[in-house]
Amino acid sequence: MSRKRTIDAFFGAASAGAPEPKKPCDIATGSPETHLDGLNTNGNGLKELDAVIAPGTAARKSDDYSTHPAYPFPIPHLPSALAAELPSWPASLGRVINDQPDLDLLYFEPYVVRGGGSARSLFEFLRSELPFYRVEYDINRGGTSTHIRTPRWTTVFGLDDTSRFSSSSSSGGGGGSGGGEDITKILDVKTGRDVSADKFYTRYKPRPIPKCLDDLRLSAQVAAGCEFNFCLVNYYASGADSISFHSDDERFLGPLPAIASFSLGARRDFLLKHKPIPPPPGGEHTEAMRNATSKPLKLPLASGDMVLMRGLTQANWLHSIPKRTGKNATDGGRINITFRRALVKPGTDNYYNYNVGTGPVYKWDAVSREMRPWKKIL
Ligand SMILES: O=C(O)CCC(=O)C(=O)O
Repeated sequence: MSRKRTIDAFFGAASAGAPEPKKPCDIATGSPETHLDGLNTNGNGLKELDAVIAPGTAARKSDDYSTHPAYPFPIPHLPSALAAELPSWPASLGRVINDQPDLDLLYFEPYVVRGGGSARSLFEFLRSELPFYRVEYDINRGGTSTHIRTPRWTTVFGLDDTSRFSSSSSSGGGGGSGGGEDITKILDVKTGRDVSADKFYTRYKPRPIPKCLDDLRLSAQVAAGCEFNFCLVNYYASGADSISFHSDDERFLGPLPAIASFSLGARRDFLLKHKPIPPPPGGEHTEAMRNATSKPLKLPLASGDMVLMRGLTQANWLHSIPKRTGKNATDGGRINITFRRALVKPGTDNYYNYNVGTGPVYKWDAVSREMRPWKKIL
């Protein structure tokens, strides 16, 4: 966690309007991944769907895909069996976990049906069909620059509350992209003015949540009782991939953010611990403060599970997915999907910066069974 962010998070010292600090959660665990140059992450969109449909794949109609100029390639809608099942989710009632100070979780075990292979097929579908990135960035701490290689695959879709995609009126804040309409512009939600050239929308081109993820967003909104406009996806290819302790407490999420977090694929431990409580100025921890210190929590998240983190949780708790070693180091991978609501434009720039970045786009290769740099086939 960056020094600045740590201090901001604990003491609320960030000044309004300043750019959001870098995402801090990868500092301790950046893995020495090779950086591959030369591919363009911001494709110009595809006009010819045939170019990206592998030979021998059953032909899909073009309206079975979400398309957008900022997508490197079209993204298919959910397979029909999953789409038919989705209205019956969550598959179980959520269990409230709020027996520790400031903690408020709703834990669905599972949310996506596990029996019958639905969670597995959703995992395989998303791993195959989404564009992924291995983001690198530099941070400055005490005058020292550190290069961070994000130790997992990431991708993101969505747009903050202040704006909407030009044809998104029917699809919520994230602007689900259901069909082949023209969705090139970003409009101010209040005035309808074209804000595509805003500085927070030009470093990276925002892209609507594709229908396959937007269907899940709509379901999560009902279960959570709140709205989401961003979808972040992590792919942990093996036990070597991780996310270190952090909280999703950026100011652009507002004071009590709710985050719906889905797990698909391999089981991984989700660790939570209370943030350290700073002693009063010039004083020591009182007995009451010491008693408020909570026990760390470990949730062994399985495929199909969903944890809703809400209330005071992000303001007071840190969470992580630690690396796994030994026999669990390679276990087929895990996908995490989080739905969140960014209130203001800096949130959009921040999410694309740390989950898409400027490096190459990767796509799952079913033959080599790994993420490979993706090139547009002309
Ligand atoms: O993979 C997970 O379950 C956690 C992901 C997470 O903490 C994040 O994306 O901020």
